[in-house]
Amino acid sequence: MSDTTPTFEATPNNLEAFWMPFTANRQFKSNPRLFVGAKDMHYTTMDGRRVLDGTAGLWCVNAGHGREKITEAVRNQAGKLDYAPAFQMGHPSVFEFAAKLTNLLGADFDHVFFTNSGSESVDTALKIAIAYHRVRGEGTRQRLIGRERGYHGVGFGGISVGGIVANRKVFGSLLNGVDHLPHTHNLQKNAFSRGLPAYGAELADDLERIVTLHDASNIAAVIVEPVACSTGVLLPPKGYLQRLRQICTKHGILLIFDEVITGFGRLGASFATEYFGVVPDLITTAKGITNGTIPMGAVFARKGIYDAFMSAPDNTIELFHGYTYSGHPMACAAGLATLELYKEEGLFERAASLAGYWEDGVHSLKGTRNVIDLRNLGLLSGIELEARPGKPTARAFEAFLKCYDSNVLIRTTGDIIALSPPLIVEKAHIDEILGTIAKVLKTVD
Ligand code: PXG
Ligand code: PLP
Repeated sequence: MSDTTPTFEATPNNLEAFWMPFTANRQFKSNPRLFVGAKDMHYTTMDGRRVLDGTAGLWCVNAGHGREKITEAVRNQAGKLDYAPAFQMGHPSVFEFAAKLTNLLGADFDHVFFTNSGSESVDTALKIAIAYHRVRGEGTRQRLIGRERGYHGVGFGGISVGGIVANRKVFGSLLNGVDHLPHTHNLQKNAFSRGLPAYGAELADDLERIVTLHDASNIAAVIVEPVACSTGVLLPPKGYLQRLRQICTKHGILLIFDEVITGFGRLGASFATEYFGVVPDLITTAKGITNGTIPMGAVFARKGIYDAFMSAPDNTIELFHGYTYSGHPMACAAGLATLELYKEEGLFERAASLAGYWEDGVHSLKGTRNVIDLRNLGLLSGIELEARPGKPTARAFEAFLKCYDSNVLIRTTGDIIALSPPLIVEKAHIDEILGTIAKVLKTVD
């Protein structure tokens, strides 16, 4: 046998080959945490423990785990049509899914472009924004504006408009022509606010400064998360998103809401655009679109955007963009079943009706050791800890490990605990998640 003969064997229990994403690989592999099953609100670990999911996986399993309706739909689709080419061809369920999604978004949005992740959705939206201006004869509008502490995935577009230094600093020169608005997080003014903080709407006015610097004729789009989740559930101050919308409209700049997390019920409304009553021009989504089961993302376009591309002769491709797996049949099957579940079980309304109980529970942690802020909206929460002097992130990570040992899955980012339970969460689960955190924090110095 020559050295080049392929072998398909794996060494049992060898964790080495997998280069894990966003993970301290060596630390993990020295003490691994593996899930082998999941049902409704719980994961099952390899050693047979049931762990309560306080994070909906990675903010995506909004209808809870192992939902038979979705499993069944995927199973059926796999047996019927495994894959159809995405370019110059189609299949029925992608059209059906697109129509149902645009209905969910309401009258302002009439087209949807499919991707396979939030990162791809962000790249797609940024490209559509620039191309849209060009097709309308405003090709000088190419600059993009993001925000400090924004997370827009890991593509070059997303990290360029994103505002997390660790995600940017080792990856070279990034996209040209990007500016950043200031983030809106202000503990001095807003700590322990319930719901939206009062101070900071005027931070949106920084957009005027950037417009003055570059001139509006050079600016394509502004992208923000309505709630910045990844960097610790940073809430928009009251009136901030409205102000951003006004300034964008005044200068002909497209506004992109990155709703990869806030979409599909997280705030107790279908999308943040509905929750806040602010209509952006493009919306990026992923995650909850298939309940996290099959990778998928989407970009919604406001009325008129698609039409602007439709003036060339009708045998020409209007947008030179797309993915092998755009609108994958399995993802569409999962997505259609997911939408039915959301509707049948009224999960967005459920999230809204539990939001008050969630808020009271979260704020009951006030006074707990090292807690310097508590934030909440819909079924989201950020619990900010004072960093251990000279050792940022260590305190929160210790809390994460201890909660895991106490059978509750939380998520930490820096020294902030971020919570986003599945929308099927019961009050008793909320008590368990927050009770475990409270107990654990008392033991973390
Ligand atoms: N935009 C936003 C607002 C996101 O939250 C992405 C884009 C990228 O999506 P993909 O599917 O490419 O990962 C995200 C994803 C965390 C965490 O715990 C957050 C995300 C992903 C993984 C972990 O902070 N957000
Ligand atoms: N790289 C190569 C060599 C390819 O042929 C393709 C797609 O055909 C891609 C990258 C892009 O892959 P995807 O469409 O899955 O994003």
